[in-house]
Amino acid sequence: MLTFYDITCPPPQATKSANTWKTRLSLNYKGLPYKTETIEYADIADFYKKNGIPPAVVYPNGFALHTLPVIKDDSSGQDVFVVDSLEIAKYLDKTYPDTPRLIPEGAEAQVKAFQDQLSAAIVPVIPLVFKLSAPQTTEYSREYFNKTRARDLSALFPDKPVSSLEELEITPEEIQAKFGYLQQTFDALSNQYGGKETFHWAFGAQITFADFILAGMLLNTQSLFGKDSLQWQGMSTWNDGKWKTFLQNLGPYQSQEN
Ligand SMILES: N[C@@H](CCC(=O)N[C@@H](CS)C(=O)NCC(=O)O)C(=O)O
Repeated sequence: MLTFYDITCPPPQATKSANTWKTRLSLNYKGLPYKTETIEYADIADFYKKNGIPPAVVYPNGFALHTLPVIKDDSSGQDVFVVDSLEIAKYLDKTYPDTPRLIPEGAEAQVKAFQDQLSAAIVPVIPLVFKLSAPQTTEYSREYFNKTRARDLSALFPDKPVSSLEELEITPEEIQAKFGYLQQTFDALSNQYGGKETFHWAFGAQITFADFILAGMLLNTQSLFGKDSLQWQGMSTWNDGKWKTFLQNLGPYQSQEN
């Protein structure tokens, strides 16, 4: 049986994080049975230590990062833990070869490049994402979230250090400017998805993990602002509704029942 470790969100939300969405979509797409367990942000490092899982990332200065998603596969009789959504996708393709492939043969570098390209493109909107995410974390993890995200922002933007997210002010004009920037990013991305008036997946006719990377970001944005918000309604019209269609086409894999 597979266990999917997701981040605890206050009800009624289940999956909210762009990163854990990638794994939920992957598992659903493959049609693999799994169960979900949730872990508080503030408890992720303890979960790693308790299960003897090495940190997801260790920086040259020794700082260790513990992240979700993680999966556990005990079908071999032993507990196998896999960390990082791309590594999980690779593991699932290898271990369950009779299920739809997430990463086409030989395309790993291309998928990784797509992920890096998207991650770099969204850097200017990260402060807004963190600011909007804070009230949607549980009370238990809020202080941890505020402190660690302030740490991350101070590293990303050393000229504007903050010690807590509460200090961070983002004006409505700044939000509008960030959306303008994001719209340009999606205009460029639209070509990868078939250009004007046509639609195909990131790498062509087949869904791949690259599509789940983008879907994770969009689903996260949708839950941060709310489906009925002006912001989400606006994004839904970009590129002739391409991103709304994109998420609709992935609808069958968004189930959060497990
Ligand atoms: N590259 C990783 C990124 C995972 C990641 O950054 N996850 C965040 C949640 S969105 C996390 O668990 N952060 C832990 C923390 O903030 O302590 C992946 O794709 O799995």
